[in-house]
Amino acid sequence: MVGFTRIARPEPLALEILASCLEGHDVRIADLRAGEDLGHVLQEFEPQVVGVTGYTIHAPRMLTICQEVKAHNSLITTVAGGHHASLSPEDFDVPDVDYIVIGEGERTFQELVDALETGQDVTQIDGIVHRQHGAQVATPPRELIADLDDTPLPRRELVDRYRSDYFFQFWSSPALIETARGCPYKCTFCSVWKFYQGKCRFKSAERVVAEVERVNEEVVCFTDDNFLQDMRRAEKIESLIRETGLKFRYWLQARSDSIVRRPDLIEKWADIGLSTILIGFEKFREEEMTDLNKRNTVATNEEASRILRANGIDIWGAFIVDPLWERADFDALIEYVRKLHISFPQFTVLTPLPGTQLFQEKLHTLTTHDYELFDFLHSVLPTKLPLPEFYENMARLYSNTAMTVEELKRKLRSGDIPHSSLRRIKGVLSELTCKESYLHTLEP
Ligand code: B12
Repeated sequence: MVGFTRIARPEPLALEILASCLEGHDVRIADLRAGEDLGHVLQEFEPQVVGVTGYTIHAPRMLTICQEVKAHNSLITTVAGGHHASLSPEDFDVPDVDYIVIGEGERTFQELVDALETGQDVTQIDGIVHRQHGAQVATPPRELIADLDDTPLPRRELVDRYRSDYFFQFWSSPALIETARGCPYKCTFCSVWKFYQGKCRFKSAERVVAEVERVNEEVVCFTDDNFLQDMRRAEKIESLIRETGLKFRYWLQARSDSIVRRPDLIEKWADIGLSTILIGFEKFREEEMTDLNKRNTVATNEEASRILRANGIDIWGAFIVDPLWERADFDALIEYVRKLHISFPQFTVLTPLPGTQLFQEKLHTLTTHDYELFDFLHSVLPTKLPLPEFYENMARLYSNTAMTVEELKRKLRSGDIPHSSLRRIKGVLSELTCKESYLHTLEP
């Protein structure tokens, strides 16, 4: 189906980190996105425990995986984890899912697997949902890891055989590095603050650079929600990278108000290889911004764009489309994006994710409960325009703001876009700019 899966398929960082926690156990990562055959892995590896991860759109697939595992051998223990399972464990209330790990997995999964091996009482483990007499029972919540430097380095080598299948935007096989967890803001559409209990924790600059030093790839993507949340740390990471002479192309996410606060830091990062920043612009009208509780302004977004352009950094700008928009609203956004010269605009339909304030507010107006449609390109709320027209406008957003051929040629010449990514990018664009691809999945 149409979706962002063609824009990014990075290495499964969560699974690599969890694998590191399972010292003394035989661990294998099976990446089904890369075409791995589940049946084959089950037969060959004969696991005793199978853990499965995913976001909201993956929830149905996570369930069928657990089903397939149990059908293969009912004695295998199945464990679900990650954002969706943590925030909506009730969606996994089926006999095929034995345990759900709520929140951070490092210590909980390790304790669970150890207990399963030694036959200890798993109900004594904090942070899990288990089944008792056919019903889900939760143990007390797990405390957050106090010092993220204590988390193990990811076992990246476990996915070596899939490396050539990973990509991120234009880049093949990027390295994902997590340097912090949590966000202090409480945006209505986001579940991150719920997941991390509104708390922010950071790995030390030294630990981050130690992780960067181990990377064998050309591109490093920092996964943090706002890499610039702690400015002093971002500055220290930059100076340590400069001292060690590490040469990578960096990708990160940041809030526009952080960028505006320290343009000097942006300049320094540009100098050591910062290539693209993803900014959640969200809206282009001040009043709509307030509704989201983003605690940021359109004016700040514009100032941040100016700073990034001045430093030659590409902007991946994400905008939220309101299902209640009319054609004129789409026109206004097209004009706005063009004015701001955003290199890679991204348009997503306002989607109430389970676990968010928005979900609570909109639960009763959802037009579907099919999680596969919670892909941010389909509306799961009533639209003002008839659906075919709404999607025609979504397609129009992409076709009217995509990079011009001249710009593309310039980026190919400068190496900012590798030739090898052209076919994939062309495929994504032809999908996003065609209204039929959105409607296709709505047909029975
Ligand atoms: C980096 C990132 C991206 C990157 C890469 C995405 C990817 N596929 O990996 C990019 C920019 C491409 C991206 C895009 C999107 N993203 Co994003 N992204 C993130 C971000 C900031 C970090 C994810 C990450 O790598 N974390 C690091 C790992 C280590 O953490 P983790 O996965 O949570 O794993 C831990 C636990 O969850 C647990 N765990 C996880 N799995 C399992 C499994 C088992 C068995 C166990 C025991 C434990 C366990 O243990 C791990 C270690 O503690 C999160 C927000 C956040 N802070 O988490 C949003 C987030 C994942 N993204 C989200 C969304 C919605 C999207 C988009 C759909 C939205 C959009 N507007 O474009 C697209 C989808 C594109 C795609 N192809 O996937 C949502 C998903 C929410 C949901 N319920 O579905 C999040 C949570 C942000 C939010 N707004 O709430 N994203």
